[in-house]
Amino acid sequence: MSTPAPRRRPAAHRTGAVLAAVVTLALAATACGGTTKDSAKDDDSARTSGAKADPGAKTKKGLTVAFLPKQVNNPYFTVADKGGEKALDELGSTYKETGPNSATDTSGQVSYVNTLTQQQVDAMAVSAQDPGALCTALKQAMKNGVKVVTYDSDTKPACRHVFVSQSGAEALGRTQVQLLGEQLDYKGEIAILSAAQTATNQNTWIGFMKDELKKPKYKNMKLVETAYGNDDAQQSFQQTQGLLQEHPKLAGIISPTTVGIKAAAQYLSGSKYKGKVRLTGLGTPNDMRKYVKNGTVEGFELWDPAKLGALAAHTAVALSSGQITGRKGETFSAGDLGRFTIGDDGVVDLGAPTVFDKANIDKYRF
Ligand code: RAM
Repeated sequence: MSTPAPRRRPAAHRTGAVLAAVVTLALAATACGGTTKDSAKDDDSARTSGAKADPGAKTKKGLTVAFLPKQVNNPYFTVADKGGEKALDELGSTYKETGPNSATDTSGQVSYVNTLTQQQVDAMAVSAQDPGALCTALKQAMKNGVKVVTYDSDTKPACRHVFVSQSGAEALGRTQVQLLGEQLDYKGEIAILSAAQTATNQNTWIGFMKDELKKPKYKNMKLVETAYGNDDAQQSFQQTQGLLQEHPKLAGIISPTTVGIKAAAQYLSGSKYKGKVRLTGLGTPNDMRKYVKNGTVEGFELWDPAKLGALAAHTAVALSSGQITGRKGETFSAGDLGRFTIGDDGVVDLGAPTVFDKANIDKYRF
């Protein structure tokens, strides 16, 4: 990656219309944790088919729960899904993982859902590449008695039982802008380097970033472009290079993806922009440690992916055991993680993320 090829750049005007639509959807999603609503009324009964929860039901053992991430070869999902595997092991159930290699292989993800349905797994935990594309397949899975949990990136509420969210989508979007604002003294041109253009989670956060930027304290900060690296290291590297070439006054970048922020840090670190152009977003401490230590990055944030995977596993088992159905107000135990309550639109929140910087990064190993 030291001699990057010219960037295939989605020009601002070309991406504008699509983005506007995506962001409108994202903002319409309410602060419920990153979901997009079906145009039809979403009520709990669409998800729960009128079933009643039995909080006292015994936790079932011997279940098969499949994890279907956006992308199997993404280290973030490796950690998240390992967390799911460990939790299932402790619960006496079986874990399996399957999924596409690319974060833009939406039709591939649909096929994996169909295969898991045919295999009659008890539950699946899916991180959706696209909010709508999986809906029909997931509804079919639910009709066949498979419990469907989304984690990390949601589909529409009616197409799954519960969404296990990494932490409030609104807070995540706003705090990334706040972090960059502090680092830039609230001045200068900024860009976003995102993942796939369809990703529900990134698009929801970006919607809240744009809203945060409307506040008066950001009046001297201007978002000049949103680029997409598709959670591919090389594409993200090239997109970073392109952003800097096309916006010579660029002062900062927010990358709300672990693949994107790592590639951007790698590019900045070997360039004249190191320490000058600020970079923040969502990254793993293991990926970002060296860039924090060499002065490329001041601070960034993330939740613990292993805990997210574990919570998804506990949610899947609680659904399969009949302890919850996906209705607002139902509660369940997630082992060491504690008790959780299902919120609006069937969303369960893991909790607040951690901000990492020079002072604390060595305390975290993931
Ligand atoms: C990438 C993926 C994932 C997102 C993290 C922050 O690994 O896009 O969906 O939650 O970044």
